[in-house]
Amino acid sequence: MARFEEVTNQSSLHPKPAGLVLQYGTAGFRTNAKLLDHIMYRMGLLAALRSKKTKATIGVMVTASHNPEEDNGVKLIDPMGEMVTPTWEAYASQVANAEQEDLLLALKDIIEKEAINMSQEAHVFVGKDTRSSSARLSQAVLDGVCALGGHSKDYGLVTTPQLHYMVCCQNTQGKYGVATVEGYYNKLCQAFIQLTKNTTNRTDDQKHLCVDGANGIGALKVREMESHLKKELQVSLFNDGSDGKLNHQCGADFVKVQQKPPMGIEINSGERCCSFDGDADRIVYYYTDSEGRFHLLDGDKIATLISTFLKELLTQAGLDLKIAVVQTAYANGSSTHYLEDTMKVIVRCTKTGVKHLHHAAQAFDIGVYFEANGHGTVLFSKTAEEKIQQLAEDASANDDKKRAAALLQSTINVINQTVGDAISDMLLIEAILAIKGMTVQQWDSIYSDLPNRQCKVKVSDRRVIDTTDAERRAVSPAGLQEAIDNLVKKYRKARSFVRPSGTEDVVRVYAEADTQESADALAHEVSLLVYQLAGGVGEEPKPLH
Ligand code: NG1
Ligand code: ZN
Repeated sequence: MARFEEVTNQSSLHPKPAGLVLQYGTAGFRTNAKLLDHIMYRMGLLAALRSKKTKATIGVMVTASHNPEEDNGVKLIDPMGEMVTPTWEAYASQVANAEQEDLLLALKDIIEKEAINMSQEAHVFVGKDTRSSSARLSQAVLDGVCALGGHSKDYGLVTTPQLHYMVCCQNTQGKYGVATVEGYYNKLCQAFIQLTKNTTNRTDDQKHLCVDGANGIGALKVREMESHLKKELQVSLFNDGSDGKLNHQCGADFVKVQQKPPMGIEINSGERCCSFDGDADRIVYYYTDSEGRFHLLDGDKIATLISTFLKELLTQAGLDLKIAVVQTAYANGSSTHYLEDTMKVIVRCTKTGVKHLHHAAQAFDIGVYFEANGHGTVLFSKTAEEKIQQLAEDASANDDKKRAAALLQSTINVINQTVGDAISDMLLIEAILAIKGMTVQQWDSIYSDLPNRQCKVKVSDRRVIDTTDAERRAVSPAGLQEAIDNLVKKYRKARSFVRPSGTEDVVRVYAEADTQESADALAHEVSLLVYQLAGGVGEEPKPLH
């Protein structure tokens, strides 16, 4: 067929380095940008096939999120704006790793297995972050879509969650919103203004927020959005990309892992600040106290704030809807404790990667999911949305109930339910703090985090580590888990686990305990174990102090 000839012709312009093998990881393909041209072209092809299969618009986002500027990556977005389904992740790896001469075979195999009607039209939305390699790599995606005769729409520079939003709007025929960046700002900002309109006596200080844009796309988009906020939120933007390097000493990942403020930001004590990551799908908050101590409010604190707020509104509205919080093994032990014992909400733990959390959250009327690193959102079931709407329109309901229902409606509208979204989460958090008249310090004091430490260990093949129980226990290599258990017993309130990263070539180690010294010591001891039992390479891990 002529189309396949075109695929082959174009493919010679996007050749695969022979022998290179890359896997679709926790969040798509991610590695040095120099190795990705053929992957991008092929993901354009695959997106076109996925679109033909689903008879819907598919998204392709070119970004490597919080990774360094030299890296890049690509994520596929399914019709409702969610991450692509696991079967197709496997196809993505097959197509990515087929040698040049086997590419057609790999495609035909998928077409056959999925019984794809090749005369069906294909529609693909493409977006990119601000990396210097993103322009040429997103062109390669467009080439791939075009080679299979698909239609594409290039959204250019957008945040990852904005592209997820566009895909969902398109495939719901506008029910979710208008599939433009302007439509996105309008929907979210109007909801924010609705939420905050009856808050009394908000001072300028309370309306003010410092935002670290990680020198990435989020900074650009916050600037674009500003006028829609009608001064109800006044942002001081730092690390806006004008001189600093993307994700370098800044951004949500840096702040969370290093547990310190980013470079390039001036914070006055007590001032509320937040950091986005490189593609603006993660957010963490922080402040420094009068003694100069740094306080981090991560994804766990965000999930707690949001779920408390929602639970209170449900009680006021008299709505019986089941609310749950979904976390991963990285969730601070104190947060899980607080949510289960004090808040009395259902808590679930899944494997790392938002696709797992998203899936688990779908089982509840309201599912709040957050990774500790600040990646998360809230999902409302169809039933939940309907019940809330009915109440808002119920003439016989009392004013308190109506007010709660209206707030719930605006909350739904300010949230990007397709995926974690730094901008949307920021607006929701700011609205909740305004409504509750709460300072960042009061929010922080809901519970105290257990001191914790995250580190990485280089090993020759990280796949030797296999885990179970939502990654909280290692089943291989033999003896590792028993050895970790023995170390953990030495400390108070301690917990530690290890898992292979899905985005970097490292094993991640997490430890928490009653003091920072203990958490650091435990993390170091477990790192040494990994180094010894799982084939460590390079220098032995050094103590943290
Ligand atoms: P890996 O590299 O698999 O740990 C990291 C994050 C995930 C997720 C992905 C995608 C941690 C410990 N891990 O995955 O939560 O956000 O990147 O960005 O933060
Ligand atoms: Zn990200």
